Amino acid sequence: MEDATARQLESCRICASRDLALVLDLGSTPLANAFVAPERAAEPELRFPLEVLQCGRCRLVQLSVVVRPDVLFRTYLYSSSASAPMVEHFDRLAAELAQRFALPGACVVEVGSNDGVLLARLAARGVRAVGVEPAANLAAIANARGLETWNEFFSADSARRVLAAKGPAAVVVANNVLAHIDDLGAMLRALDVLLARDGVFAAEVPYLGDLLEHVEYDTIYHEHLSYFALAPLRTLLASGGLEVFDVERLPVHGGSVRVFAGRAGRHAGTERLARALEGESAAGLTDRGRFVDFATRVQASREALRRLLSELRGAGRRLAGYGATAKSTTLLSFCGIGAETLAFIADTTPLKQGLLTPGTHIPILPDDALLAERPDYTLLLAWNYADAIMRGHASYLAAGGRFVHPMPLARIL
Ligand code: DWN
Repeated sequence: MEDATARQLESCRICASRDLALVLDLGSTPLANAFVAPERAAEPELRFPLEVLQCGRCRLVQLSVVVRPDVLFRTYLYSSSASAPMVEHFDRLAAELAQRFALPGACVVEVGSNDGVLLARLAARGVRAVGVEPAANLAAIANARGLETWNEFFSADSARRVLAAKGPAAVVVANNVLAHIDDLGAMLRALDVLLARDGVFAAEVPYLGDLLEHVEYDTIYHEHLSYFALAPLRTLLASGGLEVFDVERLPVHGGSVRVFAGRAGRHAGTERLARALEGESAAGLTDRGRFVDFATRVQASREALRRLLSELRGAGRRLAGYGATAKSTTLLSFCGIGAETLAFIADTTPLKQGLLTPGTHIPILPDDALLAERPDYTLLLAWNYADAIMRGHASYLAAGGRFVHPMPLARIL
């Protein structure tokens, strides 16, 4: 495939090997955050194959199709601040970075700073925080909040201009960014430009181990070009002169890891990094057989969800969804769930409310629609926040509403 908006991956993004094996095919799928204005519902939408490959040499798991970054990220409707658990998550990160690495007054640059949710919490701790965010709409929101945000893709060029204006960065943070980047070499070159000699790169990515263990196939979508285990991630950063010296396992987004890396030899490796790498190797996380099992469990997950929803609809129950997530685009498309099944999807994100879901065109309503419309059952499309959502909708539950958790096998909560 080669067209104006996407290209076929020819070689591994980390090691350039052409030994790329198909390990999962989720079918032709719309772009995860390409929500549709009702007045444009009749217009054709971009869809691309959603195929997962694994490199036979460095074992990196990656997509077969690369959609142009400006198509995906120049306007972006995912707002980190719309999820209270993410606001709390980034507050904890700000506290850790300020305490552990960035002395007050030091410069911290966040790549992919979204609406400034982390920048605000770093600034509140005396850190000179600067964002680099490609989405013009999100950069405008952050700047309007007084959070300095450069509306750019992160590159050696933009890094040089940030360096000239702000000086070297004590810390560069990239939360849910590395998996989105096609040209990882360019990212590493930009880091080399901007990071202080003893600076730290802190990167958070969804963890392949959790994806496979919990069958989180819906976290596979075109924005996520790579699916990282620790070993390939370490190889990647080492190719840019960065040595991973610490790692944290995190519960967010279905399970993530945050790695800390510095220029080679500058930081001693921690015990928990050694344990995490040993555990990953012992588990054979990137063995090909893990994906044969995964593909089988993905099909079982799909069938269980379709069966449960069909039973509920057959019993005359009214169904809705909660959380117009990027991952719901994959889940709804792969499971063939549309507006015939879900009357609406409630979501706290003002940028998404009033729009339709990509491909399936399910209306997205404000959060309070759940109690107002009171569907009998609500499919938790933001299942990664199940506890917080259940707590926040006690009145819906008290009125007899029930949530359906789709992962890994659909069940009524
Ligand atoms: O990498 C990415 C991940 C980390 O975040 C991005 N490419 C896109 C995004 O994926 P997602 O949309 O699946 O992320 P979330 O954080 O699971 O999305 C949550 C959605 O649910 C948001 O639209 C907000 C909404 N929400 C809600 O309506 N009520 C969330 C919470 C917690 C709530 O109480």
